[in-house]
Order: sequence, then structure tokens, then C-alpha cells
Amino acid sequence: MSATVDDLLEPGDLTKVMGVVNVTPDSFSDGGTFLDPVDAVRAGLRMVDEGADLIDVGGESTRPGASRVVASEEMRRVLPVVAELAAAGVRVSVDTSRVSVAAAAVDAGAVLVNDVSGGCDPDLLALVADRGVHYVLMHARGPSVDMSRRAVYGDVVSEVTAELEARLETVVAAGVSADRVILDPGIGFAKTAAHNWALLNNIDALAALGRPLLVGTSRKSFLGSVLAAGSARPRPSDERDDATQATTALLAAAGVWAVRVHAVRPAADAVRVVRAWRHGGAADVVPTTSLPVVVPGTGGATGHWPRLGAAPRTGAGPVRGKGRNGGSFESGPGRRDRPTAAPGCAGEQEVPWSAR
Ligand code: PMM
Repeated sequence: MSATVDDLLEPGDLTKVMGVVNVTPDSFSDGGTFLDPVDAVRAGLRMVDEGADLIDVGGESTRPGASRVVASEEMRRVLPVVAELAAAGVRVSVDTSRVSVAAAAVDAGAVLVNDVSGGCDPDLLALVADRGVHYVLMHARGPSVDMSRRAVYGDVVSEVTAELEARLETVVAAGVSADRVILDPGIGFAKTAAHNWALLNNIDALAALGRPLLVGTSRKSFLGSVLAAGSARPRPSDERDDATQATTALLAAAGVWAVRVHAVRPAADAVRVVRAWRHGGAADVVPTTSLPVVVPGTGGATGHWPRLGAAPRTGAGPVRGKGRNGGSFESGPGRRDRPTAAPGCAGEQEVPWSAR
């Protein structure tokens, strides 16, 4: 496996699988399992064997209500794992919203920064721009500690789409190449179960922003609620992998670029089944322009989304684009505005993400 993300963004219709390794004591999904770096590296390598295309290494829990750890502790947790996986040729993503952690992780070989803050720290954006790494821009409305109080929407699909589009414009204005950005609806981040289902059922609205989509449903509590059936207790997180495979298959059928999962092998199997279903068993058919997709919520109607993979950049000039709401953006060499305010980053007026 070569350690870049570019090839993963080439046109194709096999949804990628991002394996999750949380080096934390308190993540809701796998907290405490990989605290020892040796266990974490072994888990990452096993996930690659099982079909993961990249491994997301995180050192800070983002479960609702979680407090932040200090940067030195986050670094102590993730850096050895990032370094060893990268040295083994694994594509490593670092799940952090801190510029210091991201910088050290990129130095250690990470090729993607997975920023659950939604691009709220201009310094982090400057780092991503300068180092030319890929960047996951996830929708959030402020830090985990109090995000549930921000789960208030009139129309969650249009509001999340508009907020993510505004964040994308900020990210690109900060100098990050648009073709290095992957968008994520942030399932469970300042969202109720109903909000999550609405976003999944209308994922085409986010795809219309024209960037590859990453979606993380794995083991999340909205699945636990659905599986509670008659019981008052939600199904616990370690019994939600089968339900996660259902969302993986539906997301793959919908044409998302990647899913972020804890159980890799069933997800890798599911995305291959979806591709075979689409092509009558032929695994190597690669569309050149757009992905035929089943549009969720339309009773199985098929449609065409904009190709979710990135077009390769040619030339050295800035990239210009038009936002869905009519705004325009520009990125690349020659454009280095460093926004000091970050519109759409709820909570930033209280304590900036970078300082938490
Ligand atoms: N979810 C979690 C953490 N990081 N990153 C992205 N891009 N998308 C997500 O949905 C996401 C994330 C929380 O889940 P975990 O505690 O199992 O890592």
C-alpha cells in the first residue's frame, strides 16, 4: 500500500473503508481497547489486512459530553501509532482538531487530517494548506462537551449542507486546495437520532457540494436506539456492528467515497457486494464521469450524482469554484488569506478549539 490518498480519490465506484483506532480510555466505541501503542498498531495492521484503505488514529474522545485532553497527552497517545503505521506503508489519517498534534502527526507520516471541529482553527487550516495533506471537513457546531444543546435545526438537511458549504469556502479561502477536501456530515455531532437519519436519507444534498463524502455511522447511539426494539435500553455500542454493516451497504449504494468503521472486514465485504450488485458481478468496472446511485428516500430510484472523486489538479494556478449558495471561492498558490474569524463555528467566541 503506498502512503498517499491521491489514488483513493481517483474515479471509481468502490467505496473506501477507513478503519478507526482510538487511542483513548473513554471513546464510546472502542475506548480503552488500544491504549497501549503496540495494541493500537497491531489493530491498525489487522484492519489493513481485512481491507481497510486507510486508518484513522485518534487520541481524544469526541463522545457527547467529553472534555478535552491536553495537547501533550493527545500527542503522547497518537504519535507512536501514527509513526509506526506510516512506516509500515499504511495510509494514516489523524483525527484531531489541534494544530500542534496535526503538525507532529504529519511529520510522523499522516497523509490526512480529520478535523472534527469543522475547520474552526485558522492555524490548523494554514498547516494543512502548507503541508499539502488531505483534509476531512466534518460538520460540527462546537466542541463535544456541550454539543447536544446545539442540536437544534429547522431543516437539518439544508442547514447542515449550507453550514458545510460555508465552512468549505472558509477552508479554501485559507489556502487549502479544494481538491484535497473531503466532506463529512458529522453523524452524531450536534445532532439527534432523527437528524442523523434525515441526513443519511438525503445524503445526495451533501454530495451536491461536489466533494467526496466520508460518513461515520459506526456503533453510534442512533443505531443503538433503533435496535432497542421493545426494550427501554438502547443496544450497547459493542452490539451495533451488524447495524453498521446495513448503513455501510446503503451508503456504498448511495455512492459515498468512504465509510469510517470499527469493524473493517464486514464493511469491506459490504462495499464489494454493493459494487458486484451494481455491475452484475463484474468487480473492475470503473465509470469515467459519474456514479449511478440508488438515491435513498426515493424508493429505489436511480440517479446520477456528481463524481465524488477529485479531478486531478493541473497547472499551478489557483482553483476557483462556485458555492451552492452562489458564493465563490478560490484556492491554491497565490491565495493565502488567513481568516481570523470562522463563521459557523459555534462556541468559538467562548474558547477557541485550538486552546481547549
Ligand atoms: N466520529 C467520531 C470521531 N471522529 N471523524 C469523522 N470524520 N467522522 C465521524 O463521524 C467521526 C469522526 C466519533 O466516533 P468514535 O468515538 O468511534 O471515533
